[in-house]
Amino acid sequence: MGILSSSLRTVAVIAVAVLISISIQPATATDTAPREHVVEIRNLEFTPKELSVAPGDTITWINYDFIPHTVTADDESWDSGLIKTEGKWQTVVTENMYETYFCRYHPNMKGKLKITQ
Ligand SMILES: [Cu+2]
Repeated sequence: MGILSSSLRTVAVIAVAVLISISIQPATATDTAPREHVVEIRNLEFTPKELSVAPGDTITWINYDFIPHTVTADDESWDSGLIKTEGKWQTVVTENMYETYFCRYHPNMKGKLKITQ
């Protein structure tokens, strides 16, 4: 009885210590706030063509061409729909978001996200 309760107390103390150490964990240099990125669409090209992003970041595509474009994942799991001249489309990066994309009207237009954790 005495042994059991003291070992239970040890477990409880360890659990509390672990919880405290998790909650007071200081922010490390690798922790960054979500960022905002812009990809310009000009002359049938995405600029930048490759973009490094992290989950939680926001990406905005802006169409500066005089014709509409789309921003569509190669597997079509995400899609801007039609983006008119001077129009924009925004999305928030998710961990397992499909990384390569194209334009439905101009399949030669290709872009890539490099999602880092
Ligand atoms: Cu296009």
